[in-house]
Amino acid sequence: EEAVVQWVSRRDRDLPPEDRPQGWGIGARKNLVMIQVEALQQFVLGRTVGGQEITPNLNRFVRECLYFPNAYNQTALGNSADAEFMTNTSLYPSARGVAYTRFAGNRYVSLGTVLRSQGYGTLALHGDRPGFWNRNRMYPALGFDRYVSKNDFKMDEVIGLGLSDRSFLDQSLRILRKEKQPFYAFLVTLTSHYPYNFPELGNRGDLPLGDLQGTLVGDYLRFIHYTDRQLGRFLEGMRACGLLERSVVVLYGDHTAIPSANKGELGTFLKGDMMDPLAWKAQQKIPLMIWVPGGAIRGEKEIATGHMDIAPTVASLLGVRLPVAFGQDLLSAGSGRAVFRNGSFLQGNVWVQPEEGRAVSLKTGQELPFEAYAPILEEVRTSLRFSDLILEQDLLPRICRVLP
Ligand code: GP9
Repeated sequence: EEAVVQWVSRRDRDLPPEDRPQGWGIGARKNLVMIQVEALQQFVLGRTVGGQEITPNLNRFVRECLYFPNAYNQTALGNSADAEFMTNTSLYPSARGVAYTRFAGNRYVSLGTVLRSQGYGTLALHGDRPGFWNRNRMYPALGFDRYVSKNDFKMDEVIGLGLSDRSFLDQSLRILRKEKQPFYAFLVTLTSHYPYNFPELGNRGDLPLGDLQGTLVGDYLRFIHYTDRQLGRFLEGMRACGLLERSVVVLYGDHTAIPSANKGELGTFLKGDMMDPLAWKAQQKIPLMIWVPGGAIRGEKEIATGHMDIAPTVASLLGVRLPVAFGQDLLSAGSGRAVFRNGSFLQGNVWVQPEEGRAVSLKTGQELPFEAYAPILEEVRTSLRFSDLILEQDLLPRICRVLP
């Protein structure tokens, strides 16, 4: 515990102006709209099928954003819940079980608690039943004042697990338009959920799928195409009513979509050999895009990143302090790093797998000396251990100078 306290106290301070990265506070007092998209995997962006773009709306939006094409899925057993947990707290998923169910009684320093202490209204919106993934307990713990769920939305169009993305995003926009500003709204979409074949979609995700018709990959493309259209409508709606210009918008995928049992199909579609572990690892990406009003910061940043870096980066853009974060602020990060729950990590392009004693470039396939990564491996192990201690002993209320 003492070591964790020291680690935190080194970070729990206001950044002096000279240490602030470029872009720090550029979104100060703006709303924060964070959209977690169900099963949005990186490979669909910018790709076509039968000559048609799969995600035309996101492809357009991304050009106005700060975009991270090398953002990796860092979830563990908790899938969507782990993604939410990391993006709101920058703590790692639980070493055993799922943080959303094991540690719902803890107190957290999260984007919600920090922004609420700065006078923001905070709300989470999701068109499923409130008990799914224990969200009815976790959202208050993460600092959300309101949780708008299946019990509150008008359930006028159901696809698969709950409210359709179209109705969810339409109703959410109506709610946000009336919200007192500034607010932090956390939206979690649902329709593009495995197994991507809910019959209620009908022909609304139509794409010229050719040979992919009826395959899991083909079904996924249809569903994500549908969700892309709804996201486009939502973002245009935000733009039309002036909300986009008053908000920082973060949009990312919660986890990968194509299970390893369907590697072959994905390989055929991507024209790559997904049986090759390096090629497969390189596909475990979720896109991450951040809109800053006026498109003030835009362009592609190729560094390795993932869910863990979202909260510290957003805090930096909004000019607020998130004292405990195991991820990096992407405004100032160098080559980037993504740590996975099993202790393996990406340092830049290099995938370091301690259990195999192996370091290999994902870009070139070149094997590199594993020993060279020993100091980083030590850092990674310490950060996973500290994050676990924080969860298991509910340390944040004790170690944070001010728990918002
Ligand atoms: C359920 C939804 C899906 O409400 O968020 O969760 P998942 O099954 O993807 O973890």
